[in-house]
Amino acid sequence: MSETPNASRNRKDAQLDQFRVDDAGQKLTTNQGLKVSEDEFSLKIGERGPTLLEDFHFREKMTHFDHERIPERIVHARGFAAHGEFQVYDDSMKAYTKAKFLIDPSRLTPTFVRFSTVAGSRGSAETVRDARGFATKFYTEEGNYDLVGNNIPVFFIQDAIKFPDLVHALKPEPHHEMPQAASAHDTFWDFVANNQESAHMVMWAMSDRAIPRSFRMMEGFGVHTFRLINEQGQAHFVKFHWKPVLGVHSLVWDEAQKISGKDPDFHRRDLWESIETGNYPVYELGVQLLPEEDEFKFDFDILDPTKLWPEEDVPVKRIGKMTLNRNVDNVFAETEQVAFHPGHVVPGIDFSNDPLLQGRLFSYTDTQLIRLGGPNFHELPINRPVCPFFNNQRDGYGRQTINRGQVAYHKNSLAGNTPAPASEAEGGYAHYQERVEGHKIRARSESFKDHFSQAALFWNSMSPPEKQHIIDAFSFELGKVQSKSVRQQVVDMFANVNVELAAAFAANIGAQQPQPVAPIEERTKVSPALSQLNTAMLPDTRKVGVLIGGGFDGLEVQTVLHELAAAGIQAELISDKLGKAAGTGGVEMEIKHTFQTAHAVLFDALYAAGGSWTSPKAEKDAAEFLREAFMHYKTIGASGAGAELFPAAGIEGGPGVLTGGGHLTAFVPAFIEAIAKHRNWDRVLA
Ligand code: HDE
Repeated sequence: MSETPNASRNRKDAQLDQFRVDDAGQKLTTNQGLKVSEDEFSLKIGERGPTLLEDFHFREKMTHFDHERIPERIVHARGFAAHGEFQVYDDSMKAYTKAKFLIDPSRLTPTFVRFSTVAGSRGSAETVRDARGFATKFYTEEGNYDLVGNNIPVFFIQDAIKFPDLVHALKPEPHHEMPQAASAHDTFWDFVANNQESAHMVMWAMSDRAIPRSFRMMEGFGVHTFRLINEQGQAHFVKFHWKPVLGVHSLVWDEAQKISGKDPDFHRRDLWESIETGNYPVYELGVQLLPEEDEFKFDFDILDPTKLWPEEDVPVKRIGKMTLNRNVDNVFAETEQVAFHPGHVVPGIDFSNDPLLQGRLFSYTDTQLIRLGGPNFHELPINRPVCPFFNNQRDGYGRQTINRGQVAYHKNSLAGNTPAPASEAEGGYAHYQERVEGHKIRARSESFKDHFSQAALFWNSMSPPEKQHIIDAFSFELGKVQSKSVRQQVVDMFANVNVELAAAFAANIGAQQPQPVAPIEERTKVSPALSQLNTAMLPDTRKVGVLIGGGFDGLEVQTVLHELAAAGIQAELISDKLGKAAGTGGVEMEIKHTFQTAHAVLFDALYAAGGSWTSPKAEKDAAEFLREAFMHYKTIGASGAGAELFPAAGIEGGPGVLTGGGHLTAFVPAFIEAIAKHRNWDRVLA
C-alpha cells in the first residue's frame, strides 16, 4: 500500500471501521450465525424439569460469559482512553530526527491515548493520590510509536530490577488487601525510607500533581532520556513532554477524597463529556534536546530517571500538537486491549542506557502475553499498525491473519528470499551504534547517588500554598502509617530535602524532630516551571454549579449564564428537585442536578442565582454547597439575591467571593476572571 501522507487522515478510524458492529435491529444468533428462537428459557425436560446438556445455545452463552474477564494490568489497571490526531508545526525537527511523523507538517498521525492511575484496581476511584499514566500510541506510516509516559517527570527507582519490590510495597498489603488505590500505608513508606532514590518522585507524589483536576489539565512526560537520530545518523538526547493548553491544575485533597465517593468516575466522565461536547483536549508535544557531547555537563547523570532537566536550563521546544477528538466505541475492545510498549519505536527514535528504560523494554511485551493471552495481540484492531506488516511469525492463540504460501522462514529461495529486510534507505530500523565497553557487574554508577538535590529543587520551586499542601500530604500519609519507626525514618530522610518540611510534618505525626543532617551545600536553585502557579489560567471548559430556587431573577440569571457560555464556561443548574425552575419575567430553566445527586466538589465554581427555597432543608443544602466550595478555595459568585445564602454558609466575603449588587457589567467579567484563576489561595479560612 503506497499512500500519500495525508491519506493517514483518519486512517486508523477507517481501519477500525472494518471491525465495528452495530447489533441494533438485527436478529439474535449464536456465534455460528444460527438464528435463536428463545433466549430466556433454557432447554429442559418439562417445564419444571432439569436442563439438558444438549442446549448448545445456553452452553455457548454461558461459556462466553464465564470467560469474559482478562487479568487486569498489574499497574495502571484503571484507565480511560480516547482517539486523537497529532501534527507537527513545521519541519524544524529535521535537524534532530528522521522520524517522518515528527518532521512532516502535512502529515496527520492518528493517536490513541490511555490515561490511568497506577496503584488501584480496575474498579477503583479516580481522584486518589497517585501518579497518572499518559500513554500515547502514534499510528505512523512507519509503524506504531508508543510514548508510554506519566504525569510526573521522574520515577521512584533507578533500576528496573527494583520495580516488583516497589509495586509490592505500593499495592494493598497482602495479608488483608488494604488499602485500595492508596500509598498511605506502612509498606509503601517503609520502601521509601529504605530506598532513598525515591525522594524526588515522592515529593511530586505528595504535591498537587498527584491529584489532577482533569486528564485535560495535566502534563505528560516520557521520563527517560531517549535518543533522536537524524538522516545523517547524528544523535541527540531527548526528553519528551506533553503540555496541556488548559494549563496544569489540581484538586485539593479533601475535595479529591470526597469526589472518590460522590463520583468515582470523575476523570473519565470529564474526558468523555469534553469530547462529546466538542471541547477537545489539546496537548503540545515538547522536546528538550541535548547534543551527545553535553552528556556530562550536568550535576546529575542524564541516564538517571530520578532526575529531570530543569526547563530553564534546557528549554522545551514545542514541536506539534495532539487533539483528542473521538471517544472509544467499546472500552474493553479498545482501552482494555490496547498494548503499549516503550520499545515500539520508529526510525529516528532510539533508546538510552537508562537502566529503568532498559528493563521496561523487556516487561511490556511479557505482560501483554499473560494479559491478552498469547503472542497475537498485535492483531487486535486497536493495536494494528496502519501500515502493512509482514514477517515469518506464525500461529499462536487467536491467530487471525491467514498467511498464504509455502514459505515461513528466512532466508529462503522459494519466495525469492522475501519478506526481506529493508535497508536503512528503504526505511529499515537501524539501532544507533553507540560504542559501549565495560565489565559485567551488578552495580550502580556513583553519578546516580545524589538523591536529594532535585527533591530540594522541587520543594524550593513551590509557592507557599503548594508547600503547605505537601506538608499536609506527608502528614496525612504518615498519619496512616502504624509503625512509629517507619514514620521516624521518613522524617529523618526528608530532612535531607528540607529541614523545615520534615520538621513541619514530624510535628503532625507524633515523630521526633528530624536529626540534624550533615551540612549540605546551600540549595537555592529554583525552577519556576515546576510551580502550578505559573501555568495557563483559562476559563475554558470550567464547570460552574448554579444554585437556583423558584422565582429567581429571570433576566439577570439568563444574562449571566449567557456570558459564562460565551467564555466557554459550562453552567449546570442545581436545585432541590428536578424539573423546571420558574423565574421572573416568564423565564424557565431546566434543573440538571438535585442537592442529593450533585455535590459542590464536582464543580470548579458556584453561582448562587437566588430564588426562594421550598423548604428550610433545601436552603440549608444550598448553603452547604457554598460552604464546601468556599473551603476548597473556589470562586463563588452571587449576582443578586443569591448572596442571601452567604450568612448560613458562614461566608463573609474575601478573595474570590463576588457579588453583583445589581451591576452585572462589572460582576460578570470579574466572575469569569476569578474562575479562570482556578483557586483563591489567598483566601483565609475560618
Ligand atoms: Fe510501566 N508498566 N513499568 N512505567 N507503565 C506497565 O504494562 C514497568 C514505568 C507506564 O495505559 C505494564 O501493559 C516496569 C515508568 C504506563 O496500558 C508493565 C517499569 C513509566 C503504563 C509495566 C515501569 C511507566 C504502564 C503493566 C520499571 C513512565 C500503562 C501493564 C522498569 C515513563 C500503559 C502493561 C497503559 C504499564 C512495567 C516503570 C508508565 C507491567 C518494569 C518509569 C503509562 O509492563
